[in-house]
This record gives sequence, C-alpha cells and structure tokens, in this order.
Amino acid sequence: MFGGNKIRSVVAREVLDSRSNPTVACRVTLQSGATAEAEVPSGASTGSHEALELRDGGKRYNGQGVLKAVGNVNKKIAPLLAGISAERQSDIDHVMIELDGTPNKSKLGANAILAVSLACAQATALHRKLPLWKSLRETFDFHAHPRLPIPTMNVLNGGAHAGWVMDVQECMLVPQQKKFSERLRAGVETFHALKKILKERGGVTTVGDEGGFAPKFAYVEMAFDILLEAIQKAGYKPGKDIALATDIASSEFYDRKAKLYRMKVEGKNYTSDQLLARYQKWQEWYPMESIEDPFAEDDWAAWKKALPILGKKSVVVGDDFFVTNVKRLEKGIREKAANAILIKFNQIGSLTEAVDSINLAHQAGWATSISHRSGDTTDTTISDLSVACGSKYIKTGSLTRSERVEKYNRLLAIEGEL
Ligand code: 2PG
Ligand code: MG
Repeated sequence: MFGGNKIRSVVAREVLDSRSNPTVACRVTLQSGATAEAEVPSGASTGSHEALELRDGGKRYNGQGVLKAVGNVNKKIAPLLAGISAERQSDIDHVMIELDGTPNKSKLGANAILAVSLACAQATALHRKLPLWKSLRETFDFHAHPRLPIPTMNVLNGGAHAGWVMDVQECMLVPQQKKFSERLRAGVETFHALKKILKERGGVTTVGDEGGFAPKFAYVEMAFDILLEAIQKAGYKPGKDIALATDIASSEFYDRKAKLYRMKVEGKNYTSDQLLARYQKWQEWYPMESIEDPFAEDDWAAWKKALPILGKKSVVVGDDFFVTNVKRLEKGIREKAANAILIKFNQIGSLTEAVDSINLAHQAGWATSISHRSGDTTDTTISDLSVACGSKYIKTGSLTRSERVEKYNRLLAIEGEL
C-alpha cells in the first residue's frame, strides 16, 4: 500500500537564514514523486550543551559556510536512506544518529541531520495527502488533543539579539484570548500601539534579530512598564487580556568563576539569590506568565531553589538549561528544577529526539513551548508541530519579519482546518 513512500533522493544545498548566515536546506523526493524541502534554523544565544552546528571555518562567509554539512548529507547520509520508507521517521533519524556516532552530532553536524529529518516529515505529509500537523500526529502517535498554542510574542528585543540595548534578551506579550486568531490580533494591535508610544517619545523603532523593537532600556522594568502601557493603549487589560513573559537568557551574562550574574547595561552584579528576589518583585508588579532561563545553564542549585517560589505564579521554562535533551530534561524532572521546557529541534538535531523530549515533558505534567531560533527561515514546521503535539505555547518572535510572521500565518491556516 505504501509502495510509493520510499525515498528516491536526498539532496542538500546551502541557503541563507534571516541573519544572512548560511544554513542547510534539504530536499527529499519519494518514489511517488512527493517532494519537499526543509530549512534548518540557527541560534545566537546558544546553550553550551547543544548539538553541534557544523560550520566550515576559513574565509568563506566568515567561516559560517555549511558546505561540509551539505556534503555530509549528499555523500554520506543520502546513499544510506535511498529505498527506505520516509514514513519510518524514527528509523531514519536513528540511522543518521548511529552513522554520526558522537553524543553531540559533531561528525555529521546537527544541521545536516536535522535538515534530512524535517524534509522526510514534510515529504511524508505530502505523500499521505495530509497537512503536516495531521501527518505528524500519525507518525508520532501523539495522545494530547491537537490545539492552537498560546503565542509568546517577543516585541522588545535585547541581549545578544539586539546589541545589548537591554540586559534581558526578550520581553514578550502573551495574549489570553480563546481563539488563536484573536490572540494574534491582540498581539498585533498592541505591537502597533507600542510603536506609536516609542515614536511619540522619540524612541527607536528599529528592530532586533527577532523583529521586536530594540530601544535602549537602562532598566528591564522600563520595558515591562511600556508593554503594560501599550496593552492599555490598544484597548486591552494587562493580565486579563494580555500577560507578559520574559527570556532572561541569563547564561549570556553569568560569570561562572565568580558565580555572579553581571548585568551589562545596568552595570550591576547579582548573586542568584539577589536575582531571585528581583524576579519575585516582577511577579508582584507585572502579570508575569512565564520566565525563561532565569538562571544559567549549569546553575542547578539556583533553579531548584527558585522553582517552589517562582513556580507559584509563573511558568519556569528551561531553554539553554535543557537544550531539548532528554537526559537533561530527565534530571530536571527528577530534581524539580523547572516546570516547562522550550523545544528547539536544532538543539538536539532530529525531529524524533525533539518529540521524545516533548512527550517526556507532557508525561511529567510540564508545559512545552515549541520555539524558533533567532536566525530562522520561512520554514513553518514548528507551527505544525506545536498543534500536532498539543503544546501549550509557541515562541516565534515578534510581529514583523517574514520568517516570524510566516509561522503565525501558518497557525491561522491550521485554525481553519481544526
Ligand atoms: C532563545 C532563542 C530564541 P537563540 O534564547 O530562546 O528566541 O534565541 O535562537 O539565539 O538561542
Ligand atoms: Mg531562550
């Protein structure tokens, strides 16, 4: 019955991401003629436990080229996969994992493996004549009901994504409306209100890597205050209609040796206890739905101490902390270090492994947020994956820049199909 689902060819090539760094695109064609191409995203504030993104080094593209990864797909992976059913996603991913043979995919490159993994999933959906989210449900046998996620919209960019105009990396809107399309509208209207406020104050309305505004804020609280103002100006109630979220990305300013968090813009150093006290203040002052990476990726003691305190009011999300890695997540669950995980499939390097993390998190009663990377493409797989697995959240940046907006538009399309 599935005669035509066998892989005929796997061809990778080098394309550009939204920051104009090279990335891997891969086209998988089946014997049925179904053919699909996937593109791999790339982070800037990367966790040190992430799988390896293979770059060429040397002069070309300032060392950022991915021709080695492309070559690994075309010369090493493609011959192994020819003739295998593309529907056997887990087998395909494990063939590549074994061929690589390293714990962090450093031989073939996580970017090489992931490109093939995603393209197989997309070609399978075409072969099955199903939208990707439905096909993913079939492939991975997800048990949770499919649902449209709550977007956490990064409308004020800081940290490594915006030349350190502010100490934290992301200040986000979290619309609470019932329907996804209404959440999107509320976020967009607030985004435009925010632009007006910034303009009136002579502030900067240029944007950072994820399409959010990037004015200078001497204190992080100024960013949250202006978001509350924008929410009200757009006619919504802070908290009830739109909550806030933040990604501290604290590994970026943690001094391991001194065990201090050194905030660059504020010019102040914090112990983890002092930082925790500051987060508690934010929870008093703002409707803070979630806090991501409040502490550094290996500061386990701080995470464990904070969860019973911060977890009362906010979702505590591990990104660089877990790097979508089942082993780190297992430890996090065992040690009660967080209650949510950000899922980025290029942190681990294959769709199957990302789904393993999603399933484990959901079994533990944790929330998941399926996430883009700061360097992204118009590939919208994360939108489909978020619906397929019933993720509570999706994180895909601001409301400008096509590579961000495409993901929201894809969710609008899925809303029409559900
Ligand atoms: C993050 C991400 C995405 P990057 O830290 O959550 O917003 O950034 O892709 O640079 O790791
Ligand atoms: Mg993060």
